[in-house]
Amino acid sequence: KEARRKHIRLHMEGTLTARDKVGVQDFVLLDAYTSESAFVDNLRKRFSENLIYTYIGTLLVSVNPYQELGIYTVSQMELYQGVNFFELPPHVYAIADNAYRMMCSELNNHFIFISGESGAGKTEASKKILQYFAVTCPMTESLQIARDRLLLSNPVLEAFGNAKTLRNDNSSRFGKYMDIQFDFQGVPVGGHIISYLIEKSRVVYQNHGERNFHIFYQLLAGGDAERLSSLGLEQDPQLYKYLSQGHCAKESSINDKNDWKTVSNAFSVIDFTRADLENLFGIIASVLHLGNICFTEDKQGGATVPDTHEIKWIAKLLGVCPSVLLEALTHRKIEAKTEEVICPLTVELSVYSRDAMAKAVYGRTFTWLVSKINSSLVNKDITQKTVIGLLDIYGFEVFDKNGFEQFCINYCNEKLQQLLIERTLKAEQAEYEVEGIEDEECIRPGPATDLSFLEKLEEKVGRHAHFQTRKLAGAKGRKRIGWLEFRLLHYAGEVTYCTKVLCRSKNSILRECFLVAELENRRRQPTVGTQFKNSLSSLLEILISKEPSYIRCIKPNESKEPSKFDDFLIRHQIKYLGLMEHLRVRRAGFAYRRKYEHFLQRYKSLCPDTWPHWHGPPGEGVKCLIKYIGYKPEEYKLGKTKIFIRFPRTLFATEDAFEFSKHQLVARIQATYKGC
Ligand code: AD9
Ligand code: MG
Repeated sequence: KEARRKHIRLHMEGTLTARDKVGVQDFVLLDAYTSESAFVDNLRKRFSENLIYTYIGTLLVSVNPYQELGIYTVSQMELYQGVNFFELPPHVYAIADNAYRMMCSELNNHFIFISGESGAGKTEASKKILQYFAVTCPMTESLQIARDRLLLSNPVLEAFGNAKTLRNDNSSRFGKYMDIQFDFQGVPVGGHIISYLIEKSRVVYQNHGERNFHIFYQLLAGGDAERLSSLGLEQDPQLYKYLSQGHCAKESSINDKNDWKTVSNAFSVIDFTRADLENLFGIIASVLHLGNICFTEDKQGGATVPDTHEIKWIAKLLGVCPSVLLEALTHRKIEAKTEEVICPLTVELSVYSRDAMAKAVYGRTFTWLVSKINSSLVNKDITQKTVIGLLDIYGFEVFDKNGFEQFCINYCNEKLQQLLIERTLKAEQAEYEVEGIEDEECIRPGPATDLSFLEKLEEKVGRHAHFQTRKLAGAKGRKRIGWLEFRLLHYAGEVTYCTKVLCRSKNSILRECFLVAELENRRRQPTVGTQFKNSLSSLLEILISKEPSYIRCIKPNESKEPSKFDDFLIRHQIKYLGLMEHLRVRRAGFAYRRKYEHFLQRYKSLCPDTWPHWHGPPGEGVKCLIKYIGYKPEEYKLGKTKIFIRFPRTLFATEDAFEFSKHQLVARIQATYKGC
């Protein structure tokens, strides 16, 4: 308790009396709340004091510190347990705890939506939240295994779904939505994971400075000699084409050998059998062998494989007939009316067919992995369950070359951003309604900036697809758009996509190849684009049915360095994360709101009628208190359960008075005891 009190004191000093030094802990308390510079200044002040978290009301803004700050200890977790949201400095634990308390008391479902660009700290935040629940929630012995599996599903999924990119050494290359299920006592009892669009193209190609998925390197670095020889593999990643194109197979920030140990241990806890693992690594190895198959041209112009060493290994590991495999890679089937004709492929098409097979195999294995993890997380015994969902999607990203996958990733970000803005606006109005505040001011946005904000919002939500081609952009376009490209003006910035990649997925000849290669499955599947769009709409449905909390992650610099605050980069993120808009919505009516009980508890010492105890309803106590300290009618409104304060200065004045009265009190006590 003493530690908690000390913290509360530190926080009050940090945020209110010494606010010039460390900024305000909630952006709604900024005087110049429409100024982006004031916003950036506040963020900078706090970042330089290693205060990486700041609220906008109940939304958490987090700036990646790129260093260990010692703020994720068990004692920190305990500090935040069951504490009123605004009583402690902003923290990801406060968001987690708040969602948890609300879920327990209202028995409803929640989700925490974590967004931000690649490398901003989304995955780290989601892991911190999961750890928070694992440590602080009540636990029974029989459910410890469920908790451990929840925690250990992370390293496994990260090994198969994360990779080093230019932006992030541990970049999530799939979207992840995870439900943590709780029983009626608030004990975590199980979970469920949905994954979205794993970036399969990475299996066969990596940009300079990037790697393939971690698991390949982990297997080579950590797998023992016996295992590697049974898979026909050598330890050196440079020997594999699929691992060496990015020229950074060995990366100093990544310890593949250690990570292998973590993943191996996780596998054993998540119920993977020996046979599962043998099959799994057989597949991983065969992908590497696939990449090393070389084709040459025969006299007829068809592709052949002069060295069948790799083919033999794949056939062995996947349990297929080598000649069928070879044919699948170098030929395609054409269905005529009554018969099938087998045609040879050129070298170029065989390479495509080989890569398509590697991607399909890896993609499907990843899906299998997720469902395997899900079957170990499921808890059928417990019927009454509420959930907290964690959404960690890949961040908005712009590369020099942006393919179909970037298009999907950025589309997904755009959709979710739209959801956030709509829901914030609605939630704000709903709160005024619930509290019975009928104040024109809070519905009608007062200052001109707010009006233009709403107009902007309409534009965004209404017709947000900004599409440009070379023709539409005209010759004076800022950046040249090629003939085969189109440019989308996303909320996060403009991205030029290369249509060649898009066309590829529609090319019927190549699709035939893909199907032939894909274990002769003749069903036409919906395109990846359609599948992704459908899964995104079902995700939106999942989210709409739950109570949201938001974490917006910001990346402070491009060089992954601690203590470096790049103004330009941060301003850009503030813009596209819609933080100014969010702040304006929060401030359009009332800057600050607090439950009567909490407000009274804090300031009751300012009024002789409420000090030391107020015995009536808290709302009446607040009325009495603010009358005594002289709030003007335009400064506040009283709702059913909360006081709404329009201007931060009113709150600051109250807080200063509180500090002053406390000093006076201390002085009086000291004076009284002086003679003793
Ligand atoms: V991506 O869209 O998956 O490419 P994320 O998930 O937003 O991205 P991630 O959480 O992986 O980024 O963070 C990137 C790196 O920043 C981590 O590997 C850590 O080294 C570092 N990081 C992020 N958050 C924290 C933190 N709270 N404390 C310390 C952090 N380091
Ligand atoms: Mg991530």
